[in-house]
Amino acid sequence: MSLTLYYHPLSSFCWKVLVALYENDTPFKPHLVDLGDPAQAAAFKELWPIRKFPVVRDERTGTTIPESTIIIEYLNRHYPGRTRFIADDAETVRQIRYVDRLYDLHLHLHMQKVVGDRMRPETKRDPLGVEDAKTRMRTALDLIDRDMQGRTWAVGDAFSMADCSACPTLYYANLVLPFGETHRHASAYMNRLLQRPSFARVVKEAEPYRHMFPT
Ligand SMILES: N[C@@H](CCC(=O)N[C@@H](CS)C(=O)NCC(=O)O)C(=O)O
Repeated sequence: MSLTLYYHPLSSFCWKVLVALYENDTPFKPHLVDLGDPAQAAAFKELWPIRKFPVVRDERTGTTIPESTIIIEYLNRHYPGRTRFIADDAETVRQIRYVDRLYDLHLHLHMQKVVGDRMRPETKRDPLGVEDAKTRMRTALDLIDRDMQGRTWAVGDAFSMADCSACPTLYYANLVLPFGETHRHASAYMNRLLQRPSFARVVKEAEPYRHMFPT
């Protein structure tokens, strides 16, 4: 087995890559990193100085690949399977990358801000930043809700990298800012994603760690 995934089972960006790996039953060695353990954190920093997971190490090519989107593009190219994460034609590729960026930058990061703030000491909280993050989340959800009207998957007729990005982002966004009543198309899409075996497996495997999520 040549692939190792450095990850944590509760990490939303790791979920994005886990969905892609499970979609194609791609064999990999899971390496859980506990950033709360100084030795593990230091070893992980050696691998990727930015110290954020997911990171994939491919011993076959001697490559270390950080960044969820780049990992999925790498898997698509070097470990192809029944689910193609990136399309063949340039226009569909543009759409997939756009949706991937929309989820990561305009919903996922703001959701992280809200969750991250809950983990800060009371005196170090940033209520204004959290309010701004929630406003930006609502704007992104408005856009997603409009786009998902009449669609099954995020781009075209097939499950792609765009849907991998949507899985953790909608799931965790719904925990911090429940949108079932306000954004029905986005919510129906999230429920469809939850039916997908790859994503259902990721959510199930995270259950034992769920108590670590700050409410
Ligand atoms: N742009 C990165 C974001 C990765 C990221 O934010 N990872 C979080 C977990 S979801 C992390 O490692 N947080 C640990 C920290 O910031 O110390 C990607 O797409 O992979």
